[in-house]
Amino acid sequence: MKRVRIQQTVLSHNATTADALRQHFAERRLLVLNLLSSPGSGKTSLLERTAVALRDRLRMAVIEGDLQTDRDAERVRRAGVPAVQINTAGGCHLSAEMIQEVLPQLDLTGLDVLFIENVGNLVCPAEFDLGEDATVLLISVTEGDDKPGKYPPAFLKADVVVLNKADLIPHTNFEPQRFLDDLSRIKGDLPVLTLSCTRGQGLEAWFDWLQARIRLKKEGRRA
Ligand SMILES: Nc1nc2c(ncn2[C@@H]2O[C@H](COP(=O)(O)OP(=O)(O)OP(=O)(O)O)[C@@H](O)[C@H]2O)c(=O)[nH]1
Ligand SMILES: [Mg+2]
Repeated sequence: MKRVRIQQTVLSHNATTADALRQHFAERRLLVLNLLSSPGSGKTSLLERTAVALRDRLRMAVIEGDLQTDRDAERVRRAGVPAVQINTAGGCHLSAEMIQEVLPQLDLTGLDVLFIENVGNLVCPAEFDLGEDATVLLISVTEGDDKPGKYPPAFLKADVVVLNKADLIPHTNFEPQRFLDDLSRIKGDLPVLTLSCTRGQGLEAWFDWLQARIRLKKEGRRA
């Protein structure tokens, strides 16, 4: 009983901070996306691809979450986008307080989109609201096609699924239809964008999704 109460307190404190962040972002009409996935599914690769393809058209910034190192922030900066690194020192997810703490390090003026790359983990990040407008859930084909049924909270939280490393499908036992059937039992209407960050295939659909969400946010409309 006690453990449940403590968790509820942590989550309700997080929710209050997340609401304040959402208000802050809404006043600026700034789209904020929370990127969720297991370690290594390709979150930073997707950000690098997006930065290189769209940096002349969109103003973006990134908050990176990892246990240790600033490797991902460095990768994003090399792609020409400002990035701030959070090290959770063992923590398995980002919290709204962590976002609030690093936000002053970013210039939000004129920004179109703020990406938050969460700690690689398909469990805990699904419980923590960061004040985002939408959650982008990445899955790579090497993780197997059975993940929706095994990790429902992450898929329930998601607004779009990016199925990455499609170039590796011929080398794995991943069956796209089995994945889609499993996903439809959790959240049938979730859009799935199949792509390969390394090959650069299928990225246009992601860019279209992203730009449509930015337009909606600027118009003050909900998806
Ligand atoms: N074959 C293949 N490899 C990919 C693809 N996308 C990313 N990778 C590789 O997968 C590895 C992990 O990619 P990252 O972008 O670092 O993944 P991440 O989700 O940011 O990882 P964490 O931040 O550690 O959770 C790297 O070696 C990438 O080059 C892809 O589409 N196909
Ligand atoms: Mg990364």
